[in-house]
Amino acid sequence: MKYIFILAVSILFLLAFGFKSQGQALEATMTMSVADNTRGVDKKEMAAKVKAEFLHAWNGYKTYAWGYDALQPLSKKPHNWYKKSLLMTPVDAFDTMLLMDLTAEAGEAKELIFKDLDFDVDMDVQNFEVSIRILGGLLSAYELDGDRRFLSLAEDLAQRLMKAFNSPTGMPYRMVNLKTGAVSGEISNPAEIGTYLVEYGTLSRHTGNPIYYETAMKAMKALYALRSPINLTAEGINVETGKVTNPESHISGCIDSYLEYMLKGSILFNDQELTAMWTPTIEAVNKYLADPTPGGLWYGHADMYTGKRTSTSYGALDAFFAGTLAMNNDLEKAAALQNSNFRMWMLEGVEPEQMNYATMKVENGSYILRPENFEGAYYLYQYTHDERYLEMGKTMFENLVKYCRTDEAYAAIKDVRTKEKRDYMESFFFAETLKYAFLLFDDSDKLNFHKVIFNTEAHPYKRE
Ligand code: DMJ
Repeated sequence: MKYIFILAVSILFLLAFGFKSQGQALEATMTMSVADNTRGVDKKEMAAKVKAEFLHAWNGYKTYAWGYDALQPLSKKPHNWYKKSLLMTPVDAFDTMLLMDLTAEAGEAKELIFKDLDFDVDMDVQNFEVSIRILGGLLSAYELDGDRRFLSLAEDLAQRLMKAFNSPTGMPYRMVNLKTGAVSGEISNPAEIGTYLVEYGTLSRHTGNPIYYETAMKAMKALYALRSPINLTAEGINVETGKVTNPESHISGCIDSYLEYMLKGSILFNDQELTAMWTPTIEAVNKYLADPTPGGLWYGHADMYTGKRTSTSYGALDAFFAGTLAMNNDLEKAAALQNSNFRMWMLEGVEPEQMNYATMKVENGSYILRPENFEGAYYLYQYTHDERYLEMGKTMFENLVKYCRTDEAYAAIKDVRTKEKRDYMESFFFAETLKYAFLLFDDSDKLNFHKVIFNTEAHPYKRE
């Protein structure tokens, strides 16, 4: 009892004064797993808190940016990505509202979507972002709500976005005009080439038209063919020539969701071809990119041809990989990486966009309300039911409220070292960050983790 009391006091001390050194951080993480089991987190209370904060941010959007893509939370001005709104925030937020039982809010969003969402607009859009947020959101809206108008909108959008795949290699251009189908942006990356299968395959399932799955799969295979002899993926690819433009390999932004969709696609569609691609890919990632240091497990960058380490950078985006490892049944590595993710979060109280795990110094201090650390805690909790993940989620959420909440909504942070806010609130804050935080604590049976696959924007689709 005395021992438990000392451990609990020491963790409270560390939480209060922050984790600064590697040694302290590791000790804190280890102490935490013991202290957690004795303390417990009130899941019901936490789920209610997350829901209340969702409502706070949503009301800010409603008051100052209704019908626009997003709210700029400091200036309280609306913002559109392109010349006409694609309703980024309402479409991205819709399924989270259903999962949170925010029925009236979901109803208002649905009405707005069917009244205003129109893709027949002469404007160039980023294929990847519009696909994961809008196509992704409409498909989960259809599955959860059942209204076929969501599916019609999704199919209309997909038919426009599909023009982007009209390249000599079958790999998509970065930009596509929604009305004319004109394309641009031949220098691309694996994330923007290989993050379509989950949405396109789901659309094929619901429409009975295989063209969507086939198109996304063709791009995925063309990209996979460009791997190095040691099975690492390049960061930069020219989709017209199929040439590598940047040979650095990593799990971070620009490559991340390509890896994620190879595994998720193989599970969601039981596709053996994808499984055969995933096996050597994850082997190479674990051989050349995984970096088990005395301070914990990290994943670094390496040259795709030699496997030689090129940098020891790691960041907020990389944190998704804990969930991917867990899904791949590698719970040992998944747990070790989620510990590192949490250390990264606690370095300055909120995670930075990029840090160096060799020096434990921040390299890019921005925090744009990213979800991946919450995602990791949620996945690990679903697979292990270890209370330490609830505690991680609770601490991260409390710091999110402390540093990012504004009077009217939530704001990104310019630099986690100063905590100065930035006039920016991404739609993925509603789609992902608050959804994963809520689901981590939610005990209702609204969504069974083991019966769905989330797209990379946290929109869930039923496994069949
Ligand atoms: C989201 O749009 C997606 O999760 C994407 O795969 C990566 N970046 C953001 C969230 O950080």
